[in-house]
Amino acid sequence: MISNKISPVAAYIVVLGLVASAATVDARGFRLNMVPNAAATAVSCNLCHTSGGGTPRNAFGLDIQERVTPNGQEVFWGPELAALDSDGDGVPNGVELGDPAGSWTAGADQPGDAASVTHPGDSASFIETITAVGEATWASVKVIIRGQQ
Ligand SMILES: [Ca+2]
Repeated sequence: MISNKISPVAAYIVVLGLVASAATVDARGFRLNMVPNAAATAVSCNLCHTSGGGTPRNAFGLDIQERVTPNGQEVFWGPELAALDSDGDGVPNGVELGDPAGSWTAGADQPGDAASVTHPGDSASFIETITAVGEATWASVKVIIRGQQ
């Protein structure tokens, strides 16, 4: 006869499995401390993942993955990763994270202005720079030059 009840041993094994899988998901959270201004991005695990720890990596996460071993403690932040534009938004990772030169080291004070930090793995996250004078401004300039009202 098969019982509908779960034995205490089976329940224990299930609980152990859940704890182990949760530990695996959180296992690489330490890498947030290895990226400048990671807290200022306010995205936590999604700094490197698409939808939380354990989900596929975003473009920035893939570039980090190329520089570390699984669960490895290698230092990956530096001039090379800072110079890359992982998400292809035209802004290098180092500029997005407030450390353009990639000279920040883990444990040091956070570099740059936290309010200017953007997500290096999200192409929709960047601070627009002024690259052209808007039409309204040009109209004002023409009025001044031509003396028109
Ligand atoms: Ca970028």
